[in-house]
Amino acid sequence: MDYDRVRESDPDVADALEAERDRQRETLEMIASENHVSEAVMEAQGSVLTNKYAEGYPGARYYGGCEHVDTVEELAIERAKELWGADHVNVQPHSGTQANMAVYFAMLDPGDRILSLDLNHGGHLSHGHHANFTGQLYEVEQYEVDPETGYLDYEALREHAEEFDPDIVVSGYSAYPREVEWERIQDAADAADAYHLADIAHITGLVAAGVHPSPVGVADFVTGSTHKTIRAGRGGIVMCDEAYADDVDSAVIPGMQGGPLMHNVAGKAVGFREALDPEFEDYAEQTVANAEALGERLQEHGFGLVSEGTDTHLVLVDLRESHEDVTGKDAEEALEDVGIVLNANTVPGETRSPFVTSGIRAGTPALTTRGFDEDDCRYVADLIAEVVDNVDDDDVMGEVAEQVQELCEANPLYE
Ligand code: DSN
Repeated sequence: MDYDRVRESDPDVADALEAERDRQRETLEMIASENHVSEAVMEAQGSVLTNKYAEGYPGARYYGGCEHVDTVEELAIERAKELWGADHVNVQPHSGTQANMAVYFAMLDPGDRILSLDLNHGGHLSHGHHANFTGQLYEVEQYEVDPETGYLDYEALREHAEEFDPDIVVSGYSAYPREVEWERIQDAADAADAYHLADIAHITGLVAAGVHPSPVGVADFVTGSTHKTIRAGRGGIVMCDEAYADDVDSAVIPGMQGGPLMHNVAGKAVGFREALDPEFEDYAEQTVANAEALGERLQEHGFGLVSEGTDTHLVLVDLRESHEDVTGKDAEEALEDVGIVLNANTVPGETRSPFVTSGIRAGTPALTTRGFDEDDCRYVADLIAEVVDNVDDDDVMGEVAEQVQELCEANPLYE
């Protein structure tokens, strides 16, 4: 994978692209929201569709010359319907946050009420954080996970919904390792006569493969991003019943976006087709098995996991249980130094700032794409433990960096 034409035009950018390609090849990508898409998805994203304006929807555009982008968008929509079983799909949101924005703009007025999970407990900025447009436009209250178990407390959520009387209950999470019981969240939404938005950004691929229960057909709206576990390139998606289709579509365009990024819609179409192959189910199952193996071995090394384990693609480590003096940021930086890339993450009951944190979040989607199995992930857990136990020992760090390189070479990427 070379960038020869970029190099001819712009050597500075070519240098950065090649350096990033090499970084991805030579490090273990464990940020739970990242993955490595296929070269076919990247080729579609880098195609002539970047040139085309296509405001509107297939068959009803504001510009001429849209017959081929119509084909691409229709393919993306049909494949998404097949993957997730939704009645209506909008594939134009530029990201998961824009997908959520479309639902809020379609169904809420400024000042309406959102009930969502606190960011420190696994929620997302676009679910009502005070620094986000959602926290500024709407009245927000937040629920939390059970502090003892780390699991969602569905009873407390239902009571909270009855008291707060929200207009929308938001479920779907960025750092929640356990299976979500969508029907129980729907009960809470029903108790308040509220809409239910399930944001499955992290687990789109797991849901499509049937490895995690689906909120489609339970929640009123299901949103997601398309570049995480589903590996369809950067972007967002909204799914809903036909009854809400016009509201959602109008919220996206003309409501909040101009021309859709048709090259990214093409990436979505290609990635969705890949996810319809039977092998994708194996990939999703292996991703979860790898996260379980990773988590169990980390526990054997003495690490505490929020909820004591995982049912999904990620584990959330609470370092306070094993390494009181090592912050999430310390661990993130030491691990990055040896080529293991993950992120510091707040944990339930967080006492440090979001820039420091007491936890780390580690995911297996990208490692699984590279071909890692459970044994590999147990070995990665051994390496993580070695680093976090020895954050100031340069000799240990040097040895682990070599072991990381051997793992990368054994599981090549973008050859
Ligand atoms: N930034 C993503 C994550 O890491 O979870 C969510 O948008």
